[in-house]
Amino acid sequence: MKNIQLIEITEKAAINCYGVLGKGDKNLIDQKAVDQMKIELDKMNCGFKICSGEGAIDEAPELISEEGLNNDQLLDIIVDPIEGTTLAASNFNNAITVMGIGTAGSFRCVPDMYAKKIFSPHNISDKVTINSSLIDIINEITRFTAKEVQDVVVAVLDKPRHQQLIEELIEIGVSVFKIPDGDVLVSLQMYKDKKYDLFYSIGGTPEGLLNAAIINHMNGYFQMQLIPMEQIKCGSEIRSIELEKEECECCDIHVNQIFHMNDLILSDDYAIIATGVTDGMLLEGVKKVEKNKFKTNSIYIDNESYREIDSLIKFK
Ligand code: VTB
Repeated sequence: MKNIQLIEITEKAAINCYGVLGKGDKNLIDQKAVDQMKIELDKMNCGFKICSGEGAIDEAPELISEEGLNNDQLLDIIVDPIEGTTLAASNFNNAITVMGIGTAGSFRCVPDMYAKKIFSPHNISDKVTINSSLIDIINEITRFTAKEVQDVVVAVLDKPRHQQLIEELIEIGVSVFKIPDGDVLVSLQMYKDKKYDLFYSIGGTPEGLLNAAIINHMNGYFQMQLIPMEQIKCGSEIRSIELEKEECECCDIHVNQIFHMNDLILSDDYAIIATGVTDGMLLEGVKKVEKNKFKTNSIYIDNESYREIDSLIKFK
């Protein structure tokens, strides 16, 4: 699916959030992105299936699948309307809006839940699995890249659940890059300049699918294993294992399923589009240049190209 104009979907979703950034309301920002994405998708007159989308875990607004007028034109979508809503609510760096969009049958359907994810820009051996020891994974990266251990950069989400992991990585001797939130930026950055050799963390599945789709277009390595929410979080807001089992059964998978790249990404006929919402390490956030005119900074990736796109857009 090669169409650079798709970039308008995330450009306009990002612009639509502009007025509500930094006001402490995560759901309002998500809602603004979702509303605009729907408007842009409706203009394409196609039905679309949300194969993986953020929303359920946080009870946040989400994009819903729609039947089209013409069933020949069904699209597969994986989406995180706002990757880093907490960041955007405080106008902090690195919030983006991101979507993978492909012909029907491009992506496996996976419910919104937690998963352990490992991915690398290097096409390391599949003998290393998501449950291999850290040392085996790092050894495989040094073997493949001919790097010294101390030159291997591992990105990790800086969450309390990863403190032991971070200590173990430091013990092994790699350079740990801690990210407060937003793992899709990691795979985008891997595509651009291989800044990190490995990402290793527990986070959301929609971001997992998006990472897999980005890494697939650069022929890298990806694996993910689902984890029931009750093993990650506690408190009243956790989703029950029964509900997660049901959602997984609907997708013909189970709650501890392990996925390799080609279990999730079923064709190469898709594009990834992403636009900066707030300023960040890879993308600039939306700027208002004058009344009803905005500047955006985006990335477009398909199976043959990677583009960085600056746009000036009239909006409302
Ligand atoms: C994960 C990660 C995302 O939010 O979903 C994380 O994959 C949620 O972490 O990239 P908590 O459960 O600790 O809140 C992001 O960092 C941003 O959406």
